[in-house]
Amino acid sequence: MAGRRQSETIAAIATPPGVGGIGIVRISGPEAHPILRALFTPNKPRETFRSHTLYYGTVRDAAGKVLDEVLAVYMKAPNTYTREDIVELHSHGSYLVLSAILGEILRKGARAAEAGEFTKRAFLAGRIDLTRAEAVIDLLRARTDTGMQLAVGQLQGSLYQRIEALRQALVEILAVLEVAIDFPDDDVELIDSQAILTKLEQQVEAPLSGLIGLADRGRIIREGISIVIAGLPNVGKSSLLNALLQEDRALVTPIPGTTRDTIEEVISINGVPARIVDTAGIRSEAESIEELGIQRARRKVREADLVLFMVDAAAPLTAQDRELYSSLGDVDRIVVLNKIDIAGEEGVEAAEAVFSADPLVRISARSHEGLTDLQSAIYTHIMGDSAALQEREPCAPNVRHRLVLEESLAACRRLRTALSAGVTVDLLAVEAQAALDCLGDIVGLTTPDDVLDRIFAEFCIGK
Ligand SMILES: Nc1nc2c(ncn2[C@@H]2O[C@H](COP(=O)(O)OP(=O)(O)OP(=O)(O)O)[C@@H](O)[C@H]2O)c(=O)[nH]1
Ligand SMILES: [Mg+2]
Repeated sequence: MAGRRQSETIAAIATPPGVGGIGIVRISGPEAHPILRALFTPNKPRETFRSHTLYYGTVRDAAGKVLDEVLAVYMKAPNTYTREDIVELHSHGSYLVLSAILGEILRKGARAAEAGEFTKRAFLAGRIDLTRAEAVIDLLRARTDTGMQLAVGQLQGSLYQRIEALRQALVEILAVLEVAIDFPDDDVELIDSQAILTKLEQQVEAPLSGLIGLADRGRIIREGISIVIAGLPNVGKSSLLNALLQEDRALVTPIPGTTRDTIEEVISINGVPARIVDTAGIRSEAESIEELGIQRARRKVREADLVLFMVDAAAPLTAQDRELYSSLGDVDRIVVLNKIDIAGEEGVEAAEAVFSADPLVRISARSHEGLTDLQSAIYTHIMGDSAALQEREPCAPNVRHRLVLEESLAACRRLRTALSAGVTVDLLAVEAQAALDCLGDIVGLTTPDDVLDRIFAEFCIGK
């Protein structure tokens, strides 16, 4: 079934709906060239078309009526996007014209392409692995510079190469184990467990953990980071929201308990989208409406990727500040000492000593002093010390990759335990194979069909 569908010729409008200077209809498959000859009349008569060359002419319907003037290109397999013969017709960017041309192509025997089918064919033909196909979606969807650079890195193989290195190491471990299975001899120690352990640790587990560590960064860059500003009433949370937004979004007054509901806005932190949430100041003696706001604030803190824990540096640190701080639990945080425009140096230093375990930034939400330091601290938190984009080919696994990487690591850990316990070699091989198969899922070697379908269904039609 799959094979038959593969041999079908598919066609779709490749440019987005709406009016544009140019619109493109794309055809891929064995009938692409015959269909071109049937409906395209080149300016100078010719029977065949040279590969990768543009021709000027007209597209006509079955009755010979001109549908549009176009540029046509025929790209002969295998040096094409899908590794099949491809034809592209560049017409005027009118949806009516494009639909009429596509209609003619379908009447000539092509089938309407499904979402992502061109890229799926590129993958099935082995031109790109699955991580590169996924990078195409990321690139189409990227909303920021950082997201775009990550997608391009992955398109160039940043993730693929790392996975291949891991797979290679596991294949070598498996080879050693399989030799021992083929020549069983109870009297002789056939495998050097220590050597395998060392290789497993250095060449598989450590880089695997490293990749898993990068996955959070990937999620945040793709989807944005959720940042919550939390602190006691009146410390200046709403003032910070306004300063980051550069507009008077939230009410600011000298009265504690001004903000009742949570306020959410989207900003960009050095190119990373961030949803920033201002919350009600948290205190114990609050009346009922304020109390509801405080419950919301606590919930937002629990769901946050990052909490900006704010204290008023101009006032002495209180027991409530400390209590609230420890109630944050293990959520990632940056301590923000606000109001440094009116705070004394001793007060600031005392607060710094209390919160020395966390990254800490001094700011004035009123004068905007320190605001760029805060933005850099947030950016560093997202990217980690490795400063992702300094890497030549930045890499950030997505949610799907992360789950499979974790499965692979779990199999490695079982292999390690089994090795130390002196389990029989064939059982060791089972674990090594499991770890290897997970990695095969990432690049598309062993990925189940339903997962593939889900990935390609995310594409638009024509890609
Ligand atoms: N001097 C100075 N005053 C500030 C600064 N930031 C905020 N304030 C003042 O502190 C008071 C409280 O500010 P808000 O931004 O409303 O504080 P909040 O944390 O949102 O307060 P609640 O919503 O009540 O929890 C206002 O009078 C602000 O003008 C600052 O950096 N310097
Ligand atoms: Mg407020």
